Formats: sequence, structure tokens, C-alpha cells
Amino acid sequence: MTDAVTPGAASAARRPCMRVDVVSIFPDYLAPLDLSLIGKAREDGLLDVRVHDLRDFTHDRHRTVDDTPYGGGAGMVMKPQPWSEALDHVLAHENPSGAKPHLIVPGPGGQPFTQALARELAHEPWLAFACGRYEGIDERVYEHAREDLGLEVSVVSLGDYVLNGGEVAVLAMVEAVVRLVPGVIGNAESLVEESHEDGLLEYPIYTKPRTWNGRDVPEVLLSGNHAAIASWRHEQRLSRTAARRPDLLHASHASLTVTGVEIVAARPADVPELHVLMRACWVQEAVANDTLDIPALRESLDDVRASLDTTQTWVARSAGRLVGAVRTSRRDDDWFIGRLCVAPDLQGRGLGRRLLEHAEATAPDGIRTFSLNTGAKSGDNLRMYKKAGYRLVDARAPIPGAVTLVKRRR
Ligand code: JD8
Repeated sequence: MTDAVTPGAASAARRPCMRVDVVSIFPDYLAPLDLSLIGKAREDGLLDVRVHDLRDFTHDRHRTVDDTPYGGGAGMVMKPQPWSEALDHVLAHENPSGAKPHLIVPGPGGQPFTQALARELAHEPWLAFACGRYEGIDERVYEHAREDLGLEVSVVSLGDYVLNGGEVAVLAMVEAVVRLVPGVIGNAESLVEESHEDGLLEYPIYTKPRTWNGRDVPEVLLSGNHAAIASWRHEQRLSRTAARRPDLLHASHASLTVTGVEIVAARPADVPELHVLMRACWVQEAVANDTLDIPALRESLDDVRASLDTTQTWVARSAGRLVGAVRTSRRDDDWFIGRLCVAPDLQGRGLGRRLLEHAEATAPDGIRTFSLNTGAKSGDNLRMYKKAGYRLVDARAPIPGAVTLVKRRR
């Protein structure tokens, strides 16, 4: 019995962030997990990946793992006993704490594998993958794993097409999951703007030469105008998503796309609308955080008007309607981002994210960090900021019931 364990794992002497076990009758199919980022993360001890050969858990001369289906029909079915012994081995192998893995079984009838599921699984300490072949695995193995071994068992499909087995699906799932494990990908920032990460496809990318084959790089990308670049890239993401994956663009996004959102510097004429929007948004925050003691709620119309002289405020307009805003100010080498708000009926569609990107992109030279406050109980805000790379500061926030988040400028 030979478990292909992580090369160099022993030397890394650090507790891996994640253990992954894979059981298959074709263990060599998983050899790509030795390569590239995943191979490096295994060498660095960030990941503990073990591949097991199901046939090692058979006892007959032919190492039989399959048999004919009860009730007749085409093909063969994988026998339960080898799977039971393989799972026992995985649970027993170097597992002094008696922990239990989340068992993932790829199957064409499973729940769709998505970036959201990948993000969830990336937070789990131990995943075990069972690669089926033939017509699939005897149904009693799933019941045994859930009921007898007490494992969480998920049947997951890579997509609406038919493969010959689970190995290809496991390769894709493991890569999509472990690249989200902190430290596996060097530049975590690059994870933020990826397709599917926030429901939008990626913007087009270019590198040298400036002109190639008579084709030029879009002028805006050579402008050095970070705000314009951020705006162009977001418009590209929206228009590409609308063209190629309208299913990702739920109705409101589509309407935003249709009418397009423009982010411009706030002017005194914007103040009345801006004040109303801020009141609407911070009443929401007050309810979420059970307090009315929020500076934004105490700002009068004159306070908002005055803030235009002391800070850089941007407003987002869609079809003439003021639908969002953000305020920025400098504190030494920190760019403080505040009063980020989106009209309640348009929240959750990426506009807040776009305003945040705009606020960051308009930061002057010399800025090293971005910081902001939000309600300790403002779940959606916290999720959006963390996805954008912000991290909670454990120092007490200047406002009761609030928290401060910071991100290093790259
Ligand atoms: C696991 C056996 C083959 C499937 C008879 C062909 C995932 N998106 C996906 N498509 N197919 C699979 C998948 C296929 C598998 C196994 C996953 C184990 N097969 C079977 C049923 C029809 N043959 C998959 N994830």
C-alpha cells in the first residue's frame, strides 16, 4: 500500500493550512497536483495532499473494484467494500485528533461546482475526494460515509457534460480551491478581480509592444489616469458579461449596464441628493448595528456641503439619478475612504465595489495604505471590503460599534 504523500512535507515542519486526500483507481491521473503552484505549496508545507490507490484496498488476485449492477443495465458499478476500507485508511492515517474530512464525490448529478463553493471549501482544513469510475459508486457507500463514519458528504458536478470518471473533476476542483488558500497564490490581490469572483467576467488585458500587428493598445491604458483606467475596465467587465454571460448579470445589473454608471467629482449641486442618499443608507446601518450614534447620520446638509471643500467626494449617477457616492481624504500616507454608499434598491450589484475601486484609484502618490470604518454588524459591507483585500484592524475603532479595516496599497 503506497500513499503518494506530499513531497518535502515532513521538512516543512509547519502545520499545513489544508489536507487533501484523493482516492482513485488511476492515482497517476492526479500527478498534475505535483506541479506548479500546488506542487510548490506542498513543498512549502502549506498543503498536505495524499493520493491513494483504491485497488490497495482489495484482497483478491485481480484487485477487483467493480461488479455488475443489480437490476441489470449497462456497465459496471464500483463495489462498496474497497471504498469502505479506503475511507477507513484515510481517516486513520496520521490523524491523532480523530478529525473528519469533508468528503467530496464528483458526479454528473451533483450540485454545481462554482467559485462560491470553491471559496467555502477553501476555508475547510480537510477535504477528501472520491473518484468514481464505471457507472459510479454503490449508493450504500454514500450512506455509510454519512451515517456510519459521520462525514459531511457532498456530490458535486464540474459541469453539464459527461466525463468518464471523477479524476478530471477533482483536478479542477482542487486547483480552484487550494489557490484560494492564503499563501498559495503569492499575489492575493490578483484573486480579487477575477471572473466569477464578483460575478463579472474579466476585462481585456494587454502587454508590450504598444502596437502589434497593426493593432494598438487602448489609449486609456497608456494614460496613467488610474480613475479612467478603473472606469474603462469596469465598463469592459460589464459589457463583456452582458455579451457573453448575461445569465451572470441579474436584472438590475443589466439595467445599470444599459444606462451605464458614471462616477464624477461631486459638485455643490449634488449636495441635496447626496444628503438624502446618505440618510437613507445610514438609517440602514443604524438598524443593522442597533445604534443611531453614527457620524454620517448626524451630518447636516451644511456639513455635507462643507465636506466638499475638505475632502474629495465622488458621486455615481445612473440615468441622471445619484445612485452612489464615496468620500476620500488624506491622513499622512493613509488614504481614508468614507461615506461609501449605494442607493438601497441598487445594493449588492457591484456598484459599491466600483466606488471603492475608484476611491483607491484616485489616491495621490505617496499613499501607502487605504483605511475605512464600517459597522461591526454590517455583514455585507464587511464581506465586500474583505473580498477587496481589506483586513480588520484589531485596534479600537474611533466610533463606538464600528470597526476599522486597512489594506496596503500595491
Ligand atoms: C464522476 C463515473 C462516469 C457518469 C455513466 C459515464 C463530475 N461534470 C461531470 N460529468 N461527469 C462527471 C463524472 C462522471 C463519472 C464519475 C464524475 C464516475 N463517471 C459515469 C454517469 C454516466 N458514466 C462529472 N464531477
